[in-house]
Amino acid sequence: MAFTPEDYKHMKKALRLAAKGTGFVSPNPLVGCVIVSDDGTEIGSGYHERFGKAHAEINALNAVREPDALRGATLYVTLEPCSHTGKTPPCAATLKELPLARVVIALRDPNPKVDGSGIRMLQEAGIQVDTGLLEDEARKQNEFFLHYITTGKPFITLKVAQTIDGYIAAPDGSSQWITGKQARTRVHEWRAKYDAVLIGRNTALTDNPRLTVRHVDGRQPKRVVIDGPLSLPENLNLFTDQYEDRTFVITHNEKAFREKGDPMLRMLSPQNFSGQTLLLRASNGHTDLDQAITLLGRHNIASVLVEPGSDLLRAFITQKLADKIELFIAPKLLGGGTRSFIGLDIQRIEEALKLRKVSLETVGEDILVSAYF
Ligand code: AOF
Ligand code: ZN
Repeated sequence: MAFTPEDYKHMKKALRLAAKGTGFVSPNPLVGCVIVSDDGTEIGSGYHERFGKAHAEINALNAVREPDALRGATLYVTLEPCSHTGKTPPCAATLKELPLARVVIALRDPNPKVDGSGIRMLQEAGIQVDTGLLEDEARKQNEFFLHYITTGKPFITLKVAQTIDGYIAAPDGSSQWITGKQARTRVHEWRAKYDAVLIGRNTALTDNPRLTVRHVDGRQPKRVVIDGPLSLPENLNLFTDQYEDRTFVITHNEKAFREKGDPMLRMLSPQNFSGQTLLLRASNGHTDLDQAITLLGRHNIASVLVEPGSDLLRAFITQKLADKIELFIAPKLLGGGTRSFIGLDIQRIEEALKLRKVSLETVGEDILVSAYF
């Protein structure tokens, strides 16, 4: 199918609209829609705004003022219209009753409940369906959803900030100010975009971070801390700051969990403890990360930004649980301290872990390397 410049223009707008749902629709996809009459005039547009609320196609249809203009119209949508009854009725069933001439779709929906059946429903109603326009852009935009809907696990990104010589912390353990201000702002933008931010026990103790979004506008992520022994002090910022969502604490210590399971923890410290403890079984004396992220997936978390220290970083990489890395390299030298990628235990250059789809950017004075595992 050869798409016209007009097709591209409308689908680009649909993608821009879809992006407006960022942070608010997960674990569902970002979806945008533009409707164009047979004379080429845009007559309606919309996007999926909130989880559980109307789908993009329905919002776009509701924006059409003259229903007659739908005769012979083309509908552009960034994701295949759904064919199942979920929180809303199936969009394809609504669309096939309309006098549309054509539906243009960026990306087929791999959700097993849809997976081509939305396209078929439209075709059977005699509507021309063209798929694949700006598909790569649509795939990139919905990388969290696509990963989550096909694996049930959240998309995992590792965020690392290191010096030129590969240190993520100085010998005294300090690490918070390796990168400059703009890089930190970027991290806050990511926090607003990911469903959850995850750290390990050591980082919770040494940095006492809040893991909230502060330097930019945006919604707050859920917070997750892996505390194997379940013995982090309750006065950490993660547990005490006023915050709508609870902090997930993941442990492998069954005994401690039974002793101070969730209700008990709140009894110990009723005013300020906002933790929710999730019990996971240990493997090799450590919290099983694969189980941990699977459990987060079951709690509707489709994407996790991990801000690891060196142990957690190594664990995610060696267990092949990470999907992407965002690596800041600061123009600083430490000459000693905690190494970033230590302990991967690779012996030969041919065995080096190769990253894919690498991109480079300067962010303030720092370099950002983004890549996929
Ligand atoms: C959305 N927004 O604009 C489109 C979606 O539970 P439901 O009824 O909201 O359905 C969610 C599924 O519907 C989702 O996983 C995806 O496969 C499909 N399309 N979802 O949230 C939309 N078009
Ligand atoms: Zn739908």
